[in-house]
Amino acid sequence: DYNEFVQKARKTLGVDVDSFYNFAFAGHVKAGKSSLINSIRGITKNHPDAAPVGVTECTQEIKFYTFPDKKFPNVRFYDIPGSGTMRHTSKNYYNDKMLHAFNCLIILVQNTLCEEEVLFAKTALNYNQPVVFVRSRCDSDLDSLEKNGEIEERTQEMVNQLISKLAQVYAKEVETRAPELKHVPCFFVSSISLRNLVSGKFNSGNTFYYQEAKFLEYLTLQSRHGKNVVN
Ligand SMILES: Nc1nc2c(ncn2[C@@H]2O[C@H](COP(=O)(O)OP(=O)(O)OP(=O)(O)O)[C@@H](O)[C@H]2O)c(=O)[nH]1
Ligand SMILES: [Mg+2]
Repeated sequence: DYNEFVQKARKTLGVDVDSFYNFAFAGHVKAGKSSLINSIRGITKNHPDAAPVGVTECTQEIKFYTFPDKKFPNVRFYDIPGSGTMRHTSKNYYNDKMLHAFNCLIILVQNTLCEEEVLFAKTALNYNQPVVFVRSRCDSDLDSLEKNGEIEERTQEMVNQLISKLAQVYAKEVETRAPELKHVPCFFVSSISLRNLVSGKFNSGNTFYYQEAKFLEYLTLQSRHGKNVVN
């Protein structure tokens, strides 16, 4: 039975839903899951308690992180190994990683919404689990566009236009290919911008902002739904 199945996963992974609101950051290998967790916590990968980040397959074990400054003491961020590798194949990823154990599933997506992330989201909806897509590394997209000569001078205005274009393409793709996911939000972010935002360095250098503020707002609202979360 469904409840028993979820309870069992929570017990196995030690996920405590009575005292904490638990977000799982899952998705394709190298999509930027661990970096995003570090940024939300306002720290860099060099912090002693940071989630490990790297260019090769990196996160191997499910591990949770909290806010270093105890700002939201009842929220836990679970870092999940990336999917689509030989060790963590995408086929049974949702069940293998027991993603149904968590209060909310954050799926990091690749450049294009792919088969695997659509499958994870559909599974989450079947479990009535809140789910969102996050496309991180937007700053890298801009770097590529600039290197290819597709864009010239970067401005926040131009970034806003790019994001609305990306959001339109995404919405159309979902509408035609996976209409059951049309209510699943998708946030376009950069871990670098998000960390600047969290640490109050809003106007730092040539940092541009995508949908980091919207995403943070989502996390706050979502965690408040957890009955025992007192922020
Ligand atoms: N420019 C840029 N680089 C990023 C961003 N997010 C992650 N990266 C880089 O992308 C690489 C992978 O980041 P991770 O955070 O380790 O990705 P992951 O999804 O946790 O990877 P696995 O645990 O191996 O699945 C690292 O070299 C990061 O520095 C981002 O928003 N912008
Ligand atoms: Mg990782």
